[in-house]
Amino acid sequence: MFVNHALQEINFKIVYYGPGLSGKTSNLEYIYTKLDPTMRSDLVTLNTREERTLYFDFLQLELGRIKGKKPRFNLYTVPGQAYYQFSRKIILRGVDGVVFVADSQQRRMGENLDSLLDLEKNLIEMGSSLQQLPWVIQYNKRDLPHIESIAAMQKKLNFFGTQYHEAVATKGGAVINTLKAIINEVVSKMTVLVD
Ligand SMILES: Nc1nc2c(ncn2[C@@H]2O[C@H](COP(=O)(O)OP(=O)(O)O)[C@@H](O)[C@H]2O)c(=O)[nH]1
Ligand SMILES: [Mg+2]
Repeated sequence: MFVNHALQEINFKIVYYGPGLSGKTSNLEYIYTKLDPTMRSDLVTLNTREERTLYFDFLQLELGRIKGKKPRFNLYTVPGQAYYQFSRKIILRGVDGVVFVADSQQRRMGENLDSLLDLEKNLIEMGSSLQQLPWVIQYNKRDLPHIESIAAMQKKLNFFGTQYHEAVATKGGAVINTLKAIINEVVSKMTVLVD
């Protein structure tokens, strides 16, 4: 969180984390198309051939007011594959909240867990952790065949009992509710700190 008193702005950083191709960019694309252009920046996307994200996607939202200040929510995605570890660490710096986008397809369960453990390891290296940081899980791709049950995914991934949403990011299902959930979490944490 960064407060710019001169400009009366509060900047929050929200990172969409998860394995490659789980639907992180699709979340930002949907948010981009749904929000009024006066409330959001352009969507910045850097691409590679094998995955659609090289370093990150970025979208800034300016919504409402908190204690007279303009909150800005800076949304980032991380590249999922193992070899982009360095990018993920940089993107996580100063993070206020995480949306963990899991791929519901049964064959992706190992990658979901690897990515979640990678997130926790990177947070711990920064002096944070999943127990301290606001975060929500999004179980994405619920429209596909051969998906894991929610109960099984809860058992495998949600060991801290954080809130979760079932989503179909490409159609927008639960994308906005997931965003609202993480915004509520980071803002209520900030309000506790400031009060
Ligand atoms: N059927 C289906 N496909 C999805 C869903 N979310 C993402 N995809 C597809 O999965 C692929 C990877 O999505 P993308 O958002 O680029 O994943 P990222 O690597 O996490 O940013 C793309 O082909 C998307 O169209 C979903 O909920 N359902
Ligand atoms: Mg992407």
